[in-house]
Amino acid sequence: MKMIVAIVNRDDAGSVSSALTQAGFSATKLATTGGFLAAGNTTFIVGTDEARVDEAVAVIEKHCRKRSQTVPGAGYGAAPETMFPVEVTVGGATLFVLDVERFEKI
Ligand code: 2BA
Repeated sequence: MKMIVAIVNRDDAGSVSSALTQAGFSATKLATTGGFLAAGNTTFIVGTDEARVDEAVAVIEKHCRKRSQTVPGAGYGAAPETMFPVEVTVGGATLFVLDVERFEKI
């Protein structure tokens, strides 16, 4: 058994959720916040057999897209005239695949 932790853009969360459910995966959705942008994103927890991990990753990948976002850059927190915008690319998705030592529903 594996656990996939997938951090996705909030705008993609609805279609990722529907697609995972439609493909027969159980998923839990958490409202989370990125440390860098301090913007809301969504984290999915998906527990699945090892044999289906690649399939779940493909489903997530299919429904997430990359986005450019402009944030205050160097000078952040300083006087406004010293701030200049920096563009970062966010997503598609950030994934961690973990071994599950024990899984029970009691
Ligand atoms: P945030 O931390 O808000 O980061 C948003 C985007 O800002 C990142 O996109 C990346 O392009 C950029 N970024 C993040 N930290 C940076 C830094 N120290 N310097 C310059 N640019 C930086 P993604 O890499 O696609 O990450 C999207 C979200 O996924 C992150 O939101 C965070 O919530 C999560 N994430 C990404 N890598 C992670 C990791 N190693 N561990 C835990 N969460 C992670």
